[in-house]
Amino acid sequence: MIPNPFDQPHRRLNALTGEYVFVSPHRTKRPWQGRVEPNAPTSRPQHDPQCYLCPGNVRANKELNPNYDATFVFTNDFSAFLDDTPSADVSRHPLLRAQTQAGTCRVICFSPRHDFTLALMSAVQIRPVVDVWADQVADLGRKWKWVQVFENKGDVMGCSNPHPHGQIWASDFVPNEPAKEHIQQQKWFKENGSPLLLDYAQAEITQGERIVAQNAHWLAIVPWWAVWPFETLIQPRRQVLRLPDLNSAERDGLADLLRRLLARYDNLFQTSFPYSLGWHGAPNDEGDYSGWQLHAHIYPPLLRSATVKKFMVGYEMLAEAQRDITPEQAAARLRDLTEEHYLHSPNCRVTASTSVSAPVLRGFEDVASMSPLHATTEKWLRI
Ligand code: H2U
Ligand code: ZN
Repeated sequence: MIPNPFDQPHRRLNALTGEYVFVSPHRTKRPWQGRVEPNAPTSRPQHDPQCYLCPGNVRANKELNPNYDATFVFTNDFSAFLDDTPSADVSRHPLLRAQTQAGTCRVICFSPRHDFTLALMSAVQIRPVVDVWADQVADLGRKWKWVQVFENKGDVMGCSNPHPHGQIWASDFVPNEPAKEHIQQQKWFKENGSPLLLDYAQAEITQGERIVAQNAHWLAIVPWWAVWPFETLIQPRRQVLRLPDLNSAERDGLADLLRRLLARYDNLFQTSFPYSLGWHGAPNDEGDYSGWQLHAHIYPPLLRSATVKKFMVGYEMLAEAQRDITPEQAAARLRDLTEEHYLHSPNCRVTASTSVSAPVLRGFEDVASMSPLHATTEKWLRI
């Protein structure tokens, strides 16, 4: 008999995409002498005259940003999609197939403060970001089938500007990643009569060990199938198809959960944690999306310090995704951290500009300190 099957190399199925990830827990003990990158400085001015996203500044196309006081949305001056692209099959051969695709891209500033990040903002300050995400999906969803809301954070993720901001790319087709999720969710719903991600959430609540943060409306989990070392999946507790369907309490709850989860990320290596965060909700047409559940993925590249990141190379590029530290270990590490941001801690010597007074959202004071779980590892391993 194998004493703990999850100490052994194994493959886990990503139920949401139908793909596998190979887990090699024993490799975490190996010596490592890889690249160490310089840590980015944490102190920035509240307003940067050179920043193209700060209020009152001029962008690359000479347009002037308004003096916004919460969020600000504009059409991306260098959009990847273009609204007026005519629809055409531009295939050259059965093996050289292509279609033109119309779409539109927008940029969302999360705050007028150049020195903020979502992790440094309070739930009260994050709530307008949740509202603008929902409003943008409602607005663009009237015209476009797929509205991809995302944030690239940090130089290592290719983010061009530290000013807190995200992007939206809207198009008429469902891209590869959500297309896989659509197939898996509809299949599960057909076979089981309930949404895949709600059944998954129930299994995670029962087992407990991969939940990182939770409140009355939301769960943040290092998923069973996580590929990135500290990847998380965020989802509402009830079935919600799209961001605009979230009610006011759920939007407050999301702001609360994001603040707490992102503070844990920053506290992990005492750095402004880089990641790509993005929302997946049901497509915006009349199709059958009964199996869908709104969720966000956070994909952070860091592995073992502020400067050591995981590379998706070699086996990952040529065979399949692989990880060393298990999702359970990653979740435990994130859970062990405080939800007070290290830059807000009284013991932290920081400049005034990064020290933020954070109003607390009413109703979440208690759930914010809710003990996330009970350790059931041993029990379920024996099942
Ligand atoms: P990233 O930091 O994730 O690259 O997003 C910034 C976006 O802002 C990027 O897509 C756009 C870039 O095209 N941008 C403008 O629309 N106007 C500007 O003046 C500079 C950058
Ligand atoms: Zn700025």
